Amino acid sequence: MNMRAVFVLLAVALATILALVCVLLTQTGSSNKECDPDAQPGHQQTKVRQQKKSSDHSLVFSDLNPEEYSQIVEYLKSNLGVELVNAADANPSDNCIYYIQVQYPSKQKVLDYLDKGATKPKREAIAVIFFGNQIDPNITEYLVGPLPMPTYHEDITLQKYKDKLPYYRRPVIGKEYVEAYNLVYQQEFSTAPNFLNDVFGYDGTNFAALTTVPRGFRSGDRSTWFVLFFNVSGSCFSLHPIGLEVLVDHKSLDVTKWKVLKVFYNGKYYSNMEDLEKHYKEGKVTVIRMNRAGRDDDIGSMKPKVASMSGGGPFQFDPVGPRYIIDKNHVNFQSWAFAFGMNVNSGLRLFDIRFKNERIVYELSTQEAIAIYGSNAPGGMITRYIDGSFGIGRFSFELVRGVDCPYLATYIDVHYLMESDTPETIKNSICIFEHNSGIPLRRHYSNMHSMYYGGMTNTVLVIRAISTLINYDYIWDFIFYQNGVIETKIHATGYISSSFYFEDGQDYGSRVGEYTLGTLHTHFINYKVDMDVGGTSNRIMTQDMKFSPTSVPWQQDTTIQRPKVVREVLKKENEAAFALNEHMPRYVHFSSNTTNKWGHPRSYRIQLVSFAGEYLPETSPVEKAMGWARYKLAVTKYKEEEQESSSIYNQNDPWNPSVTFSEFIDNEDINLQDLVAWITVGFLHIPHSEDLPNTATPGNGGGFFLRPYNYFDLDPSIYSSDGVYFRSEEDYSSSS
Ligand SMILES: [Cu+2]
Repeated sequence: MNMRAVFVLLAVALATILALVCVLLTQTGSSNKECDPDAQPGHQQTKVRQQKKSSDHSLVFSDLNPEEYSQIVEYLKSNLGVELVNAADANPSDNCIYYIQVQYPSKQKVLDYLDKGATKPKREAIAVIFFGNQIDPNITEYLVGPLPMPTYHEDITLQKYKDKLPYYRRPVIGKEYVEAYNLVYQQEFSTAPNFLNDVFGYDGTNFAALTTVPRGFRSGDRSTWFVLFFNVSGSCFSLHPIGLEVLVDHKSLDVTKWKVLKVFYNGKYYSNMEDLEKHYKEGKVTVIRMNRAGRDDDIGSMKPKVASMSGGGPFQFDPVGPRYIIDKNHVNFQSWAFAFGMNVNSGLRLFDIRFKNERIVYELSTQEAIAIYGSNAPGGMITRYIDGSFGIGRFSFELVRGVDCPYLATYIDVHYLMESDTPETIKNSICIFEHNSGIPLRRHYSNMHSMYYGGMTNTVLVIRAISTLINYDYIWDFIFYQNGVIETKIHATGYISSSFYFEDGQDYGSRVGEYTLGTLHTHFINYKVDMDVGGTSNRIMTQDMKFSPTSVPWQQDTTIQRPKVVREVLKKENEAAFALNEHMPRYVHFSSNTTNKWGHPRSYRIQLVSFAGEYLPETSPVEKAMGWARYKLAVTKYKEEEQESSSIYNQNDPWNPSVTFSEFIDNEDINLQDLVAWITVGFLHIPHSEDLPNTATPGNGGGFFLRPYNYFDLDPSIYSSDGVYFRSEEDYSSSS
């Protein structure tokens, strides 16, 4: 070994030791100025001051804290003038608080505060009350404020929905499910003891039920098909259908009046369980005798079939500690800054996304997720899940360190108040981490004329939440790249839903177990992207190319097909609403009224990654309730009254939706206006045997990019200290 190699080895060893010391110190909360490149006193103080200012401003977007929730509950109980029963105990004929959530000030007020030094807007909340104990039962939404000590409440239902909210549109709460299950398991099943015992060994505990939606066929209906499964300990029931489904009418506010309307078993329909028992005793029922899956033959078991190996795969670490700063709901990473929050219904949402302190996006948020199923069994064939009504945010549970997010990620708690009088905290339900994606952001190895290498590691910042909606898990990511790109990604994982396999089941999916049909379904996800590119005055510009035959100038008798840029500005909402299967120009930009150094409008391009395909025929009476899914992209003029593309009330009354997205598109002028893009991504899922035990993330997802396009004069990542450049004569181990 020559001396040079020895020195290189020594240098590498020294750098490793230094890095490890830094890791240990930063992970234990110590500060070490030598590890921090910004450690010079002046620099650091200015940075902290600027950071503090923007962090405080971001509080305008912060979720309610436990104290605020409690104050609002207290206020409502004292000031609504009616008895409020805790939702956990409330019957349909009671009044109860469904949920409470922060209500943001108008965009104009927030912008005046953020940009023009106006006073901080009042902090307010929305409180949704189920009024079951009234002559005219209804749902009422109240604006409550100011926080933290409320003194007023205002009914905003009519203003927000242009109509009253009928009581039957309310989401089904836990207590209502309990009563429905009591009806099925205790009353109804007691009429068919022989059938249930002989066929399933029913012991009162070995069944689980899956709710299906919608709950009927017209406004006011509230009858739910409950699909029965074997309840398998340590594994998901949704892969073990037993072929029994029960339709329960739970419309009446008097629980004693609820009744079973129909029973389905193994391809045949019966009036009720008593009727099924009668037919069974007469030997007229074709039965499939089943036992619950044992530990070894459970197709749904996620327990690894080999012993796990300690140490596992590669592991990322932060040699100088986290390079991002999180202060309450504000994040700083390289040139990026943004605020974040969790909507209890629709999930993760970001606000005031800035690059080098210039706002690019006012709001980037998940709006809704739907799944439309097909099956030859009743529950499966009618199912159209509108997940926001169940709570994409509410069911964003604790993340597992090292699996759901990297080990060194920062984990953040979320507080919410729903179906209860007291707030609940979900520990570690949002994670934020910096991540080396393992592919260069950009690179070039020049081996001609001038010898050099230039490249940059692609370290990105990710903010993630994962919601588990009964059997399904959705992974929600927002990713920030150092070249000004924002990526939004959704992945589906978790367990498939299934129907009992019989007769023509394979027309609706794949057989994935002895009696299990993995039923086909579509996943559609809608996002709101309120971009403000160079201010709020934006236009939608499109670019594509068109081939045109052209004579070669120096050889006129020869023609070539020459592609030419085709540019257009879309001036009306209807021009900027692209149906799922409609041709859309390949480049769609949010463009500002200013130009970059080269005279082009500064813009951000929206680029979709989606395999959505067909949605629902518009002749379907429930289509309007999910109407945003008609469009892969629709751009509308910003309006305070068009905040969300969906509503939690659309699920139980899809025939008369409380929010009809298609009404947002009414051909208004979108030229140099404040604009919002509504983006739908999705995919078709025809389950297959490898979906068991679990649907895996690769290929099961979609998303979109927001990419700077002539926004900067030069790729801004050239100013990142993560860049690498060296010449052939330099030693690349010391390149910078
Ligand atoms: Cu799926």
